[in-house]
Amino acid sequence: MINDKKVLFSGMQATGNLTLGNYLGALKNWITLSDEYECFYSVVDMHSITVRQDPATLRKRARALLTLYIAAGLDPKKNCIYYQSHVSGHAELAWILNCFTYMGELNRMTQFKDKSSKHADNINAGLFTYPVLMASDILLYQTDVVPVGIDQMQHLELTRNIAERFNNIYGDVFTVPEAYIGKVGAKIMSLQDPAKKMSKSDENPNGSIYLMDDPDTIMRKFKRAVTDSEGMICYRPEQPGVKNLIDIYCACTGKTPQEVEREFAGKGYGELKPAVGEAVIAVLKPLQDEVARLSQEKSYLDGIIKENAEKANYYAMKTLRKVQKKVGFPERIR
Ligand code: ATP
Ligand code: LTN
Repeated sequence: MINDKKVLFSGMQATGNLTLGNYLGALKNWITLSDEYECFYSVVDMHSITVRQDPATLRKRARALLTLYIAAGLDPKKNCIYYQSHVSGHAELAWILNCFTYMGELNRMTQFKDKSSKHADNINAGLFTYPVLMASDILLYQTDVVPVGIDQMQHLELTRNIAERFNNIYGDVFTVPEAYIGKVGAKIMSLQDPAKKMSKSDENPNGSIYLMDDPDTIMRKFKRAVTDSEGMICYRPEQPGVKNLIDIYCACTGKTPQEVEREFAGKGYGELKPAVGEAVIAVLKPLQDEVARLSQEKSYLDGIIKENAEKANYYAMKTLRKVQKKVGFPERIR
């Protein structure tokens, strides 16, 4: 607990351009949670280098992501928004937790299997121990809840196992975190292949709506979205393309799938698609304007970055010192 509130931690990688899936499935949920919890939202740049990055691009994207967190509505005075690499405790705790994690556990991680097949020329040890760094992110702040997509559940389970293992040996050191999976927009699918999730690393840009896409591009992508030959607007698994469009429409307008079915009864895909496009533009346009405005406020952003890194560091150090003492590192002489 911090200030009598439960602690929430989440993070995103600054790799690629964020998609509507990232926004509706993650960022938008964060905003609804930010009053109830003491929140830490990190730009996890240390995770990003498990895959080779161009330094200038990574730096630019990390700043853009941090700006986006704020533009999307996370108040940086209330929420601790910071770069993971500015708080050395993440790496220090990760080393310790590496010594409490088994090779067999890491070998089972599906994200590792996926990423190592995609980057066969660079299967580095960081990619393998990625989940331990993620566990450190979470445990460092004595986190109670972690809002993540379903794809991250396996990493969260591992985090809980590591925390419990450590607590069994040394007493109650870590809070054992719970996952928080949002209801709306839990999984947005690709517009070109509704069996695949919308992903920022998809090679086909037509499958994803990027948060910075202009209105014409958004409209064009929706008009080209893959549907089916049923010709009716029903919310059911047999029509995954249409179902995905309805999910997006609902997430952007607050309507329920049943309301949408009624709204489009007797109408065709030619009417549904532009309506979804308009709804998405109405959500993204103000976000894009705010990103543009904030990006100009250099010294304001720099101030936030500094202040929040100090705040994160304060809480991180509290946990880290406790852990170091438990495992037997010698006391510091002041
Ligand atoms: P990559 O393609 O690089 O693996 P990604 O687009 O899948 O990236 P992540 O960085 O892995 O995104 O995820 C950031 C957050 O966004 C996570 O909480 C994840 O669950 C959520 N998320 C990603 N894609 C979607 C999606 N299509 N629908 C809903 N949530 C998503
Ligand atoms: N692995 C996550 C990003 C991530 C994260 C975290 C999420 C890194 N550390 C801690 C929640 C909590 C991803 O790829 N989406």
